[in-house]
Amino acid sequence: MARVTLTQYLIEQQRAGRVTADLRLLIEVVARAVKAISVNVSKGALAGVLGEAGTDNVQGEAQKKLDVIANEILLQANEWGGHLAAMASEEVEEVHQIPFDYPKGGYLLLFDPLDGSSNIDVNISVGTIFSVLRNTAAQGDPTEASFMQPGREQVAAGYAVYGPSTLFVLTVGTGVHGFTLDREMGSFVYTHPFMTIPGATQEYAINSSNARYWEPPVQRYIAELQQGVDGPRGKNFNMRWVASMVADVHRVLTRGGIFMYPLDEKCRASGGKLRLMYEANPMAMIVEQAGGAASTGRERILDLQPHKLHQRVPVILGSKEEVERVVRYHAES
Ligand code: P6P
Repeated sequence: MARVTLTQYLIEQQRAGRVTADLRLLIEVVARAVKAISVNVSKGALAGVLGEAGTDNVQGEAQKKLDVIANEILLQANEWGGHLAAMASEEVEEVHQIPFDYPKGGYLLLFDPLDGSSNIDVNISVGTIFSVLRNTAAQGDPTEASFMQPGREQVAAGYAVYGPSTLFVLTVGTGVHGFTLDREMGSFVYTHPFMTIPGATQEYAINSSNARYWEPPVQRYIAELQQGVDGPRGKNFNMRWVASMVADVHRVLTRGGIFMYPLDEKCRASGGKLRLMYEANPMAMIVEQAGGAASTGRERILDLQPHKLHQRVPVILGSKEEVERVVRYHAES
């Protein structure tokens, strides 16, 4: 079969009127930045990029050297193209404006440059997550308020997972499509057309060490899974937890499952663990485009009205039947 590359896929989407030239450029530039991040991640100890950077990010979390490197790669790759009005990153407190000597475009790019970076030093998969919105600022530099759009407004979302292979998974609203990095050619090859999440599953992902903090509906749901064939579900379930959202969500996208980082007594004060704008929203768009569902347990994630760039939310996403069950349990409790 002739190998279709990401570039050819995007040109065909543009020809079909599904993406603009600027959005195509934006996605190509992000994919190129992902290649550079992949090179750095795969060098590991050989390139002196492991370990702490000695700084903290806006979340007050110690930054890994690769967090800083990945952030710089994405900012610098996207500044000069003329497709963006501004950017926002998990690693940066404020909106990142386009330098004055570059032209601006109509899109806002948000990203988590290296998700799951605590796994870097133990050589477990990490990833990059990105989200694209239209700029709503009438004139002048976009502000934080320009980014405060519900996830349903996203025009594109995607992630890269730096695993045994580097995969780039993308949706522009016409299904979810995966591309595998061919390191010899340096191009992303279209390997996973129309990725879909099976409605039913026997696999769940949650950090069980938080069990004593969970709310009753989550306690009930997980207990039933653990009762297996002897319980109300009538079948056995398996559990996986990579502690890298991209890796866990990619597994759910590939073979089904439910991924949960619910509200619990430990993270209630901060609204949740995962970030809405550049983790939950892009992953929710991807999961819905793949036939799954994404909820806080009480609301559809894509309908949430954001208030802060770095705000956190509970995340329950994956196989539709399972997410709907968890939502039902919240409604009943
Ligand atoms: P815990 C990584 O730090 C992250 O933001 C997500 O990628 C991941 O799903 C979650 O936090 C892991 O959290 O509490 O298991 O370390």
